[in-house]
Amino acid sequence: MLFKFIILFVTVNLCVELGNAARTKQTARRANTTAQGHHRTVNFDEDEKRDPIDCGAIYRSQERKGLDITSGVYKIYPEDSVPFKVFCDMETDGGGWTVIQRRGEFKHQEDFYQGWNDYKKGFGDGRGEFWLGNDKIYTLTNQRKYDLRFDLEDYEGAKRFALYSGFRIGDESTDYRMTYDNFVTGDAGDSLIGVSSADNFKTNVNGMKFTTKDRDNDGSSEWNCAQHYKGGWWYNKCHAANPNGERKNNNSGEGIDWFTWHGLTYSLKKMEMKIRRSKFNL
Ligand SMILES: [Ca+2]
Repeated sequence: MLFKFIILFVTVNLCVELGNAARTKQTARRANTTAQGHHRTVNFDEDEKRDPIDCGAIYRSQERKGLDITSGVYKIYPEDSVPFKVFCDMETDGGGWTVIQRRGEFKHQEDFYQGWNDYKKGFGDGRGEFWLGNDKIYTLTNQRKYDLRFDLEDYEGAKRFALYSGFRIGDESTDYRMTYDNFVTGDAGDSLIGVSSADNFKTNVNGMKFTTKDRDNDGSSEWNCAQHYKGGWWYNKCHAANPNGERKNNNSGEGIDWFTWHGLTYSLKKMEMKIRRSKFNL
C-alpha cells in the first residue's frame, strides 16, 4: 500500500514538473514571437508550418502547392482563438483578403439595424450579406498589422475603392475602439475622415468606439448616431461613411453611404470590407 502511494506521489510530481516545463517552453516561444513581431508581416514561410491565421496565409499556402486559389469560404485558425470560417476574396488586387462585411443584392436581405450583441457576435450569411462580428475582427486585427479595403459599387455598375493601413480594433472592454494609421489610396476618396473640419459635424471616425442602437459610444451628446442613421458603426458626430446603413434608403446619411463618392443621399448597391496583412504583395 505504502509502495503504491510512493509510486503515485512520484508520478504526480513528475506530471507537475512536465507541465511546468511545457509552460516555460510556451512562454519562451511567445516571448520570441513578440521580439520578432516586426518581421512577421512579410515572412510567409513561417506560416507554412502552422494552420492559416487568415485568408492571406491560405492564399500563399495554395500558391506554393500550385493549387487553385478561388474565392470562397475557408476555415482559419487565428492566434489565441478557436478556429472559425470566413469568406476569402482571392481575386481583388492580388487576393488574400479576409472579408469582414458585405452588402449587396441577395435573395435574403439582412437587417443591419441590430444591437450590441449582434454586432459583437456577427450576423448574416457569409456568402451573402453579413457582419463578421466585432470579437472576431478584434482577434484578426490584433495578430499582425492589417490593411482595410472598402470595395464599393453603385447602381450604374461603377466600382470604386478605398484603402487604409494599420486598421485595428480593441476588444469589448474598449467598446471595440477602432484606429488606423492612414488613408493610403482609392478613387472612392477618404470618407472615414469625411468633412471633419466643421465643429458641429465631426465625421472623422479614427479612434472612435463602436455604437449600436442600444449602446451609445458616439461623439454626439444630443443623440445616438446608430439610431439616427440606421446602422452600427464607429460613429463620431456622426459619419461620412455608413457601410452598415439601410439598403436603398436615400435619406441623408441613413443609407449605405460613402460621402466622397456619391454623397450622403445615395445608398450604394454593393459594399465590402476586407482586411489583409500589410505588405502582402511585397
Ligand atoms: Ca450619443
